[in-house]
Amino acid sequence: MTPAIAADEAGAKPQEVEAVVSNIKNHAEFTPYSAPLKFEPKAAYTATAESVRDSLIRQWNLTHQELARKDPKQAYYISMEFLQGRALLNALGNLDITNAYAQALKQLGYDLETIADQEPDAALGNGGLGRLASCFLDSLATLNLPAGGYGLRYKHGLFRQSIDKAGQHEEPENWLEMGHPWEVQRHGIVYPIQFFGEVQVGENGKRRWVGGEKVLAQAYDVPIPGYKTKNTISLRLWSAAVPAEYFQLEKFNNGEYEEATKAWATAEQICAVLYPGDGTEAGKLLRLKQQYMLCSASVQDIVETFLDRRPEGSPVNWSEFPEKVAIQMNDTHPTLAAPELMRLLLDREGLGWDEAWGIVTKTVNYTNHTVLPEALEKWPLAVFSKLLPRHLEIIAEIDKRFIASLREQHKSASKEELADLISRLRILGGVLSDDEKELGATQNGGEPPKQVVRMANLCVIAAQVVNGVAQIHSDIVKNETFNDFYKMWPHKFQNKTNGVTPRRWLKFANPKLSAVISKWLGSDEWVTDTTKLTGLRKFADDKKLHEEWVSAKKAAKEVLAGYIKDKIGVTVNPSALFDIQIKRIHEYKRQLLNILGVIYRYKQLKAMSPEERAKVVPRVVMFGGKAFATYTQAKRIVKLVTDVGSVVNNDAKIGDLLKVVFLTNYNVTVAETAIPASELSQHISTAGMEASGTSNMKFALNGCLIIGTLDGANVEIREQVGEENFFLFGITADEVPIARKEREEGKFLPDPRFVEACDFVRSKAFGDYDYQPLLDSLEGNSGFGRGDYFLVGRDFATYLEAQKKVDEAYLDQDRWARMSIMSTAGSGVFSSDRTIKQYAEEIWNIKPLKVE
Ligand code: GL9
Repeated sequence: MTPAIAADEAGAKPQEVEAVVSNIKNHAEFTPYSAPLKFEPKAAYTATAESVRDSLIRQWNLTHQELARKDPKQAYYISMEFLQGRALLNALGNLDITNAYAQALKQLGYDLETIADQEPDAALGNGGLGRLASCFLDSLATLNLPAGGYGLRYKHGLFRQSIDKAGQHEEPENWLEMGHPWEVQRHGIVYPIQFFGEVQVGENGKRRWVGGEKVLAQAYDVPIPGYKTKNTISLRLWSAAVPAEYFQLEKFNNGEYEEATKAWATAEQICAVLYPGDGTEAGKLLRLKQQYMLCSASVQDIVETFLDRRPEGSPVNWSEFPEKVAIQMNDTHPTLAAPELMRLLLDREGLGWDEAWGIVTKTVNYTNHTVLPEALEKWPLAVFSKLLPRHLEIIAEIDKRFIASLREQHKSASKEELADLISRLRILGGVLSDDEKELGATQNGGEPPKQVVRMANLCVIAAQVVNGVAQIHSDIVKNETFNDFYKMWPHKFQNKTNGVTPRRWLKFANPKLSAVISKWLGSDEWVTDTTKLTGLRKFADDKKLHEEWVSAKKAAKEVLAGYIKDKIGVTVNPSALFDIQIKRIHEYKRQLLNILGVIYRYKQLKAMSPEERAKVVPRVVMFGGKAFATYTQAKRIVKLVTDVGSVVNNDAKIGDLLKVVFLTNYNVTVAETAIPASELSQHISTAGMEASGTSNMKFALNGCLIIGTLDGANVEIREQVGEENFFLFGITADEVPIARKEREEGKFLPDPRFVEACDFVRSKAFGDYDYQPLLDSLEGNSGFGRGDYFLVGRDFATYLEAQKKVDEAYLDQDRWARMSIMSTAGSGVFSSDRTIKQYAEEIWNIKPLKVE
């Protein structure tokens, strides 16, 4: 649901409005969707979007020309995910033409909110990592930086979630159904992508990758406008197409249709969905194909641009490449960019190894987004060598040279130490080094070898800079995950604490609060300089500000309450405390801790006398998030939340005192509705497991208080907003290993209240679904217990205490308003503008180039 747009009637000149009206009508007539007389909301949306796109294209062309002319160093952000959400209001806001459009649409019989609500989310991402990439694009454009993004144009983005009695279901998301008015197909920008085949060695020893399969990567460009600047950069998404020669016309005419069009089907699979299941070998192959297509097309395009921008007739000077190009690999998914650049430089451009490697290692950088071991990608060597035989050769050579350098560096180490170090750090895992062979090691204890390509190791070896995404995470990356590498190359490792764009997440999503902020700060400069938000601190006790602040919050709460009534069918009281946890469903994020807390609260409420109940702060506890299709335990958590909701929400004795709502099909648009309305938000991961979190920043920016552990960016948020404005609980990352051991060995007994909540679930109070596997995961050392790895039992008591403090604070509404203001005031650091400036200056070495 789109927030009510405060259309300022005086904001747009009549001629401007007229021009917009005629532009929209024009598109409605001349695009195939409708005619000007049949102006359904969907058609009106498309015509509106296309007319906005016209304005963007003008600026976009100027930006391209300027870049081509000045040829500055440029950064390329390669990512398997971009979670763009909707584009219309963002584009209008950035172009500063929202009022003109609101008024023009009114003349045409529509309100802008209804039209904006027609747009499907572009959900080409999964969660924080993909949304971060999109925030970065917004900041890159706003800061006038020469940069662009590369991704894949999935036909189906992240699945649509539905919930019924059985729990979560996944349905394909069809975001391209009505066409995508924000993209432009670049017919001339197409690159061949090769798979399979073999490597041939020529007479001169030159290696050639021949045979196999070919698809074409076709570019679709999405313009990304900056805020109040002409600079408009590109998100280039690749889609797989089939070379014309693959269509077997003769067979087709013989009626052998399937055989004749086989290549179409194979190509279609590549961009069909984001993260196809990788449980099977075929699934792994498909994912690797996706990654390779993204990397190969992007790197070919980058090289092409480099060559194109050279002065006419001048010879190619490859040593200039790193002075013109910085590549950022967003996690390990685009690792293949490094060996692909090697391949092009060696095999196509004829450079020698050292020269090529020198270029690659000055060009590529790697951001690590998680320390969960299952997320550090490892590809089976067998799959890899089949699909990318030439890349495997290149990687093996990088590995060989890396091992040699390790030997050089560790001359004084014992044979055993060296063998151990090599086996841990090298890229090819499960392959015995000479040292190991000498020590008589056998492959995998004599079992068939599980040989893998360790993408993270390749990233660290190839990258100029490796960064984590919050201070605590970067420290873990240095001191644990990649500690051996850190000891070798301390200069490679940096921290870049994540950030979010204040345009989408505050200015546009929360227009009422934004207006209050601008009024009190005396300008809206905070939109591009969020450090200005600290100026709110001096008004934190001003009763007038409290009044306006609370009223803006209340308005957003009412919008969310309306949405909940409409979409979920639950009536919630907008005066209750709005408590929200929205993020992917994962055991480490501990939605279970939250719901067990709710269950305990519910039990308490039931046992209270009416007098006691009268003193309770009413709460609406909202959850939202998708469980990955094959993550059964996460699906059980979704089921538990919805089951608890069905019981609690229908308990007449409880009434408004507690509601439990599951916000189905959580996505960027739902977040834009929920976050402005939030008062308390839960960021309660097991310490050390959440790399950063970015929704915590969005909540804090919107004046929402956080209950959380010392994990990810929570640590820095708490420093910025002040300890007294943060509800902290739980053990620290350092304590986690010991706590796990104690829990496993039955040496730590959880609080009786935890046992009580679990027993209540076991008693079938929420239905007879089989929750045993969930409950088992929370057990310490019992027969079925899985050791409570995420330490829900361990942190339960301090969690309840922190929740008690929340209730106490909320009873004092002045105190709460003050805390809320302090939260916004302290969140300026978490703008992606700050993050991107740091990447630009400390990693990429690129400078702004403003288009006039
Ligand atoms: C993530 C981390 O889990 C988050 O803590 C972090 O904020 C983001 C962005 O840096 O990256 N890493 C990761 O793999 N995801 C993250 O959200 N996953 C998905 O987005 C699916």
